[in-house]
Amino acid sequence: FFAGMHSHMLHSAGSVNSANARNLHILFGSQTGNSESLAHDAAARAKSHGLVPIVKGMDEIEIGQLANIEYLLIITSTYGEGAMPDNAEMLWEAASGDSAPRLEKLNYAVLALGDTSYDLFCQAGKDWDERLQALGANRLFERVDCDVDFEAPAEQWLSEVIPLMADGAETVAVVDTEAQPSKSQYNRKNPFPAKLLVNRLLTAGDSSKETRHYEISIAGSGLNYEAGDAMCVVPTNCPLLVADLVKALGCSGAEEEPVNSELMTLSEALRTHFEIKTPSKELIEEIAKRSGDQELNALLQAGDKDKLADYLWGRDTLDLLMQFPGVEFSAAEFLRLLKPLQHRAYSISSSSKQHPDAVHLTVASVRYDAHGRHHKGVCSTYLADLVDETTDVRIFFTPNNNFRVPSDDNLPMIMVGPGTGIAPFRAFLQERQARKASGKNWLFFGDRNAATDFIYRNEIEAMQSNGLLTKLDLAFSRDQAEKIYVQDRMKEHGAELFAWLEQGGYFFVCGDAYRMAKDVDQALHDVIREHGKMTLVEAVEYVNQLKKDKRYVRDVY
Ligand code: 2AM
Repeated sequence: FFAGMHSHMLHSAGSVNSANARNLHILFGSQTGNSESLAHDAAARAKSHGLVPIVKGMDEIEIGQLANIEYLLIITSTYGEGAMPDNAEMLWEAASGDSAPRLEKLNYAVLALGDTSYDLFCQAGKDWDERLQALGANRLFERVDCDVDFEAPAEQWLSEVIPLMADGAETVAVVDTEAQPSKSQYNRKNPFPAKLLVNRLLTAGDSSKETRHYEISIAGSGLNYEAGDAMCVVPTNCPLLVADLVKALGCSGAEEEPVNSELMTLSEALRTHFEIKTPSKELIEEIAKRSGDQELNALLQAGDKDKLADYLWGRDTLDLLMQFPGVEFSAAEFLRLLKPLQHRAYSISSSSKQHPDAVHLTVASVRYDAHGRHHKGVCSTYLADLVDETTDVRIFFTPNNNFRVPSDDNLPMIMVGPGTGIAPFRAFLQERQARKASGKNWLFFGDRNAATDFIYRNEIEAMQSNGLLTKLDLAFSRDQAEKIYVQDRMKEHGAELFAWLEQGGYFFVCGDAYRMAKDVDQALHDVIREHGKMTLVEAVEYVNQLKKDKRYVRDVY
């Protein structure tokens, strides 16, 4: 196994390794790439301390191998409600089972990424931390749980944990002769101010949805992207909502407040620096405390997250302030209860091979009426309504290294992407077209009604007639009495779907995580079971092998 590991070693080419150099394994559990990118940061730092870093996704290692490792960092995000990220699932299953090996040799530390707006904050990291200790491993450094603004705490953690991991190790000269790929100066910390070139409505005017096509210029930025990547947009808040909030606070908006050691007016701070739509937990708790409201306090104390979520559904920060006019906050107090404004990530819907200077996005505008007011999603309506020729859209990219067109151009691709889930598959198809890839392509698409929601219809039909799209199956759920979904189409064509998998096909899913992706997963198991003539256990194993081979990958949200 060690010989095998060395051949996979990342970041070690060019280093002078003595036999005594200490290996530091860095395993990442990543859904959107943040943990993965931190794992590479950790590796660079480890190298400068004379360690030999070995970076791996959690799906690239077997449980038995863990027992031979002495120094380990685990960097993992949490997915949805406390779940492991997709690439960590199988290792976790093995590690949490009864037959997991003892890990007496192991010294480890865990960095957990999460989002405090979820109840099971950083649960995946907590689970690993607890489990490794239960298996006899030595926790060398306290776990740190990072909220969405993870950069600073992650940096701090790394600066402390790496020297500990290196402590007592024989240091060796590290000469890195590897040329680093030239990187753009623009990144998360320094987003590129881009121009919006196109903002076009895709759905028909009388659709129940508003889905838009955007094209954003990256000319001159030095940025580039791969089909499958996401682009992050740093929005600003709606000035009308800011004005209403300022009024509800009894302020003028001109109050000067320090934000990140810079003075700015309350209005500007609310517009550009804070999440003002979704109320933070801290704000809800403070309002409950100060108002003494029985219903809200009872809900918070009962700890029933579903009931609390029901109560909060469609209620934003302004609703809460207006509901409890007796609760008064100073401008400074109020800002302290808000979370910093976050970027939003969107799956890119173009291939840079066809559009080197532009990025296309396919975004549904979030708009709804609730509690007597009209509500707008922060970033989707920032793009739809607020950006014009005079505005710079601040953007950066996050790679999604697992979600890629197969490197083998001959292998089949099966893509399931209803609604805006089509975005990365439009990119994949453009990519295959540019590469003149000969592999077969099969798209499952759907939405409510064909007449209004068949987005990119002309393009898709053109791809069909020019042969790029080998198969197209559509599921318009509301065009007939009974609901028809993409997973129903999968089952109708189960025999052929299984045949494509047997030919080495890739199975991609993009879109709604909570209902669609779960049901598609179930349908995939059913198809394999039926047409592969397998038992349930065998079908599960078949799917697990697909995941391991990175032939079943999802971009779901
Ligand atoms: P519905 O709203 O008519 O039920 C995109 O939103 C499409 O996904 C819609 O056609 C929607 O159908 C459909 N959808 C809803 N629930 C789904 C599920 N569990 N699996 C697959 N598609 C679903």
